[in-house]
Amino acid sequence: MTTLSPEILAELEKQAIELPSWAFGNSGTRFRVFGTPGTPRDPYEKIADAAQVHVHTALAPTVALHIPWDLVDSFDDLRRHAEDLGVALGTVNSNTFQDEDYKFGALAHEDDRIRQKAIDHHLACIDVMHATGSRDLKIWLAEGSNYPGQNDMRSRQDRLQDSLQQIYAHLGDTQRLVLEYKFFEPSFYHTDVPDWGTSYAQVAALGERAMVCLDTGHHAPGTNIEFIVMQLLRLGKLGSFDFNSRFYADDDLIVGAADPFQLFRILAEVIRGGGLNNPDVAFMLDQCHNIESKIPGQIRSVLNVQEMTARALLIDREALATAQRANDVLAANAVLMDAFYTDVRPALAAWRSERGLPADPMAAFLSSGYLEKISAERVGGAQAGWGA
Ligand code: AOS
Ligand code: ZN
Ligand code: ZN
Repeated sequence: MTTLSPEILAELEKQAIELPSWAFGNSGTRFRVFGTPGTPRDPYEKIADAAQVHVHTALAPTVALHIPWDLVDSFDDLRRHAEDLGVALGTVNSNTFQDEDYKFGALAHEDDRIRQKAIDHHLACIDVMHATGSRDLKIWLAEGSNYPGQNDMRSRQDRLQDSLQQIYAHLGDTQRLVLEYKFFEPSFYHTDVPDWGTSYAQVAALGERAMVCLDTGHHAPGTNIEFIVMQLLRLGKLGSFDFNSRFYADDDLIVGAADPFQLFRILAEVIRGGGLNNPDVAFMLDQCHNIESKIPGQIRSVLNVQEMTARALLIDREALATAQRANDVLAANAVLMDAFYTDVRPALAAWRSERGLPADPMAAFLSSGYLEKISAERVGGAQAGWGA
């Protein structure tokens, strides 16, 4: 069995992956939202389900919220509820993609009244952050256009920057704005924040507490995502990941399920760039479990990240650098592949047991009776993850 050195285990011990509240709600595609027995009926139950992932893995100490999907009467109360369950509230995600007024945009909209409404929504999210103790305000914008000529793309960028400046000015001293890019959808001809360069240009103009969010499902097929990771870390502007996996578009599938080698390469660059367990880089999942059970889906996700992180930590960096300096192409590739092909699961299972955790978190959760309990208790009124 492969052994993991004390240095590697020390790094893995610090790993923290933030779960999205919406992963526990019913979600789906534009064709159908399939329900699942026991699905949470409110944010409190979402937090309870997310806490189960942390109980069984010790990998998921925070839960990201989404406004308005997670609106409650008292965020102080929700924060205490989370703390009582051993987790904390994390990133606050805004939403300017489900209001009739935002049909033609929000923060980049030509109509100042609508743009102000979108800005005010973000200021309300910052108010939530003060109550939850959250650091990050995550902004993903669905804005853009569907046809050439529909909009003036340049003036949209200028209005977007003005809106972001107003939002940024309201952040608390320790809070951050994280701007997520996406190359298409729901706008199909142009998206106002389509790529890492645009996000970087917009946040660089704001200040040091404005960062880029990299969603692993938000790139054209074949994109070298680990190159973007390297560059953003090199520029000091990688604020967070939205981890998921995709086969064709922004599929929001279980991270590592489609391409574990890509996840390994991304994590290898994170480690190379000093991003692993760097408090400035948040590891968030952004996934929906449309047809698979949600809590097990999240357990699988965090275990996939842990496993690929362990493999990436096994890379013999000295041998790699030597081979690279010598332009020994095959030797350098072999160093990387040796680490990737190493089965670290037995070592991770043994390590979990040493720490009083279940060697097999998935089996432990499935035999805990939690799913049966919530399926019996939560009858009716399940909340859609994507906010109906
Ligand atoms: C949408 O495709 C983006 O990935 C968003 O990050 C995410 O799904 C949204 O933040 C949920 O509100
Ligand atoms: Zn995302
Ligand atoms: Zn997405």
